[in-house]
Amino acid sequence: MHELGRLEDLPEEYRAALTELNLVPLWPSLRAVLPPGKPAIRTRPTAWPYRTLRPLLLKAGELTPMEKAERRVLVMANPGHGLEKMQATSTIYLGMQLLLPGEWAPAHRHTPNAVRMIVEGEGAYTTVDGEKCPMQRGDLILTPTGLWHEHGHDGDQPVVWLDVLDLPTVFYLETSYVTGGNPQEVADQGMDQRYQRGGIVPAPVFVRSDQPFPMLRYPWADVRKALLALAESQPGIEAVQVAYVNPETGGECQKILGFSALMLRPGECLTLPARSTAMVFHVIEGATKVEQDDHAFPLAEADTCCTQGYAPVTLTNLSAAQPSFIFIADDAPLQKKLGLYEVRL
Ligand code: GTQ
Repeated sequence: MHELGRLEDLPEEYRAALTELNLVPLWPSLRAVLPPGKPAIRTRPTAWPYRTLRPLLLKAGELTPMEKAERRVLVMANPGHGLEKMQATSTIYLGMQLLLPGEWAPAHRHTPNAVRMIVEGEGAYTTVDGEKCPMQRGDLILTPTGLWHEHGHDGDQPVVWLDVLDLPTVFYLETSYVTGGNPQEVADQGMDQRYQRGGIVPAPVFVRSDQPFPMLRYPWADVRKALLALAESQPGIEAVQVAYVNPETGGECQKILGFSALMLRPGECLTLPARSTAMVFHVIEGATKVEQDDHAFPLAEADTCCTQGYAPVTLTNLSAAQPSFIFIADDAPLQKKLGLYEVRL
């Protein structure tokens, strides 16, 4: 592709006349917005080790009371996007949230979709649309767009969880806002029990079945069991991975971001092909190295990192004796809807 004219090549008064009328010549910027072969990528492979983040999050618990925070969160921001943008990737917001014993994060609802991956502590719960969802390590709890949610804590130790939101996209669309509310009446408990097994759903289809988000809590104990059973029964399978889906439709559980859990067998090394999606990896159990190009992140339990799109990612279980378990988020659902999703084999 040949070189195009630069802005400086144009007479100053011509440029001023364009600016005056809110006009911009395309050709000096054409290669920036349509680079050849591969997009311009700001997302930088970045790791957020829990060991270094945790003391600062607990310190926030001392420095800032809940009334002054509403949500006490340290946002994990990608330096490639600028920290103030609060983007881990172009489409994914990540935050680590702390709730201390007896604290309460008041009810609200907002247009962005959120999920929580519980990292440590016992006794907290999120009430989503009247359903009380207990939080245990490794559980995934959805708080989809428009549903009321609030967090409470009856335990005696700090509780920490990872928030994953599609906030960057919803904000970019100029559709991000929140509504405050009153504490919810708890109408339902243990609703995740309705979807005990893939392939069968309650019949006649009832209660939330006409809802876009019928399942709000995915207990880690069940997901872990499913991964172990998959590894055991399909020894030849390329990736021991399960997706968090809507059990009524089998489709993705949210519309913009997608979520899965992956098990690496002891000593396993797995290369994921280059795809158009950036990814987030969070270690639920075990130790895993995540590598992309010149970056290598040896992750311990509760550590989180992100990678870019359009380059392969290699995952290595650092233990030769134990499996490792990883939670993965990406924006494949959005990219597929937009017709942008690519795998480059
Ligand atoms: O817990 O509702 O990390 O509203 C950012 C925005 C968490 C929440 C975040 C939120 C929440």
